[in-house]
Amino acid sequence: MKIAILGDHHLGYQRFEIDSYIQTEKAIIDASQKTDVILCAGDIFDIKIPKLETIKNAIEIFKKASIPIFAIHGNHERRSKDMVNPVQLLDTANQVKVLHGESVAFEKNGERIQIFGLGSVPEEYAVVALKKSLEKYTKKDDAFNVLMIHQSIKELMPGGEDELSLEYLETLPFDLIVNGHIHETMVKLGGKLLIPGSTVITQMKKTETSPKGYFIYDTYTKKHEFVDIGTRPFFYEILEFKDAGEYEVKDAIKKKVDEIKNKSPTALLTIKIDGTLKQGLSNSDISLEKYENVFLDNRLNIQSLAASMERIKDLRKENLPIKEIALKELRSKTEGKITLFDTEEMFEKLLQGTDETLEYLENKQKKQE
Ligand SMILES: [Mn+2]
Repeated sequence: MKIAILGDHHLGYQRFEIDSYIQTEKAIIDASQKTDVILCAGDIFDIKIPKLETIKNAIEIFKKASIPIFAIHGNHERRSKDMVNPVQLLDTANQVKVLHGESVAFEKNGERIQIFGLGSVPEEYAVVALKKSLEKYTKKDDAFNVLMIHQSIKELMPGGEDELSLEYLETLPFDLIVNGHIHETMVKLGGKLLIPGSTVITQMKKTETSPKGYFIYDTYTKKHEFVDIGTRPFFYEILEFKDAGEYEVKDAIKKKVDEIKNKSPTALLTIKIDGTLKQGLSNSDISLEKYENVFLDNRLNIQSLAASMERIKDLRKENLPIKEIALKELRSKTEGKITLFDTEEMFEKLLQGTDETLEYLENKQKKQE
């Protein structure tokens, strides 16, 4: 049997909304033609309460699948227990079958697979939740056993304490493990763990320049194959400067943007701008132009990580309480530069919480107007 493994479609993702639909549709149609069953490993939608337009588009896309689809919810879709998440909505509309802490058997031409799915849970409960939900699970010897999850994995993408690890996953009684959540395509545990990656670019990081698509797993040969669904071209470029002036930086960026856009008008582009500025010039002094589909990762004059660590070490030597160190940091970054708030007051509000901070800033702004 051939299993299609898809993940992280992020339908409705604001920045590249059309791409999110087009690329999911391509993957679903292609998988329908080449495989027997589709697994969607979470984050079908980008937010837990999508726009009606997004839901409609999702239904139109999933309608085009001619084979069964089993799905779990991702962290972007997770809602509290008694509330409906958008993947459940697709289930109600008969587009997918949702699995959450349960397994389902699927049979074709006398061959059987058993899929156990667990939707996203907060990372700190991942091990406990998986262990608990697997208590009632029994591996079927006459079936091919698949586990589908949507979590961080310690060795691949640290998400906090007590999260899942490769070491733990390897001990589980499954022939194949499928994980969403990680947007980069990966094959781990000698091919036993497949991470399809997202079908849409979401972060414009260097890792996103690799192809987007899905996996086909063949239960006879026990081999996987990655299918590239083709995305808008994405380029990642680095521009280095030394003691540069504002116009030098601006000109170099424009030249790079023109060069790429001439080659590929619809391309997405990240330009990392690194190095140093002329003496007396700071990162915030220069205003960089905005270009469509271009993300500028501005690192000019930003101290290296090693230098920042040294500075923090020095601060610790002064033996100040953590709170004082943090306040000192905030002061050095904002005082004399931002007039909207008083640094000390701002710090207190930040400690109290987001709502208090926003209220404080709003009040300050009103006074300024
Ligand atoms: Mn995701």
